[in-house]
Amino acid sequence: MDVQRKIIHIDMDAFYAAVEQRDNPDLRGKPIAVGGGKKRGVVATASYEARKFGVRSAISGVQAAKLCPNLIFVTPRFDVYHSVSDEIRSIFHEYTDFVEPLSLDEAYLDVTVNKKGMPSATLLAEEIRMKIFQKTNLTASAGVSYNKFLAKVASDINKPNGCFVIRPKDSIQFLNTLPIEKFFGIGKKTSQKMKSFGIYNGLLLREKELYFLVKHFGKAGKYFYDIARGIDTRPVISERMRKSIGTEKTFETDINTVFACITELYYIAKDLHQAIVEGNYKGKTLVLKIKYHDFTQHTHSKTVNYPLTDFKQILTISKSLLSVAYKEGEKVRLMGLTLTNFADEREDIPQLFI
Ligand code: DCP
Ligand code: MG
Repeated sequence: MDVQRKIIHIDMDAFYAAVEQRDNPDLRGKPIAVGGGKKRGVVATASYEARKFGVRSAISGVQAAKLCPNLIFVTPRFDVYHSVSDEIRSIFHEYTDFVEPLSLDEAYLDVTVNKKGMPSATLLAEEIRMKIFQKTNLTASAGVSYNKFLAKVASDINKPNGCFVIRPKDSIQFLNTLPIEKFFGIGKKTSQKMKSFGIYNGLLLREKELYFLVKHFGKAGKYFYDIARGIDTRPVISERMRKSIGTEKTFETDINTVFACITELYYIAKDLHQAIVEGNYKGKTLVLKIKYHDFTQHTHSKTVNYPLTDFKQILTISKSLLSVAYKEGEKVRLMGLTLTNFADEREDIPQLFI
């Protein structure tokens, strides 16, 4: 059965910068860069006010300050971005469990079958954007189409705070004029190479034979051949199809006592437990990871014969793993807990996604 899928890609606008402007009114309407700072490091993201000056993700702080002399540098607050990310994810799950996060601020949703029984993916995307705004005071953009590639490209078209839909009958025309560097999966280096072959847009890409693309781009050639035709059969891999779920924490300064490790482990276990509850994961193996100050890393695990869903059980096992793994005085820079060995849920996946 070949069912037309309905895929939404949601991407928050200027994510870190928007969160900072939300939480600090002094920063609103101003050019800001979140990241490593003026002297050191790179820009993680810039507010739209700063983008007008050419300040972008991944450029150096020095370069950013040159481009925009009034630029305000802001230190990232990852804990806040994580909690916003959790909030938007829980909104997604009100509509579908086929949610595949790509990063903190973006995800694919397969809404072909959705919990609200809504036939229009476009209306659904608009409802999700509205809910995100109501709950977080932040704007998101959405792309709606019949596969991941087109949905991803679409979410950029009316950014910020916009939505764009690519219907099957319009996709070829849309791709014809799409600049080659806007194709998801075609980065800076690849687009330069494409241009050296005279491929500047989707139309020119489609004119190339499969053998030519494979010869010059290897395995990716097939992907490029397909996306030029609006074809992308990759399924949305939801969190519940994952093979493990984990959470970890890198400490600002190394910790070196059993007491500190137990305290931190408590919070890590709490985070893991929350993720387990949200995703309804049923795993039987718990893995403790410890990375020491010299970056050596050890893992210890315990397998039980029932799904680990109870917080107290998780904490008890975590502590017993810690008591084997850690000796007072050792300097630890990171600790993490992962739940794995999931019960096979493949039979729950509707046929049409396979
Ligand atoms: N990020 C980063 N380093 C990069 C790119 C991004 O640290 N090189 C972080 C900061 C961003 C967040 O990830 O806020 C999301 O990345 P996006 O590419 O979605 O960029 P933004 O959300 O900031 O902007 P846009 O409105 O273009 O989506
Ligand atoms: Mg974004």
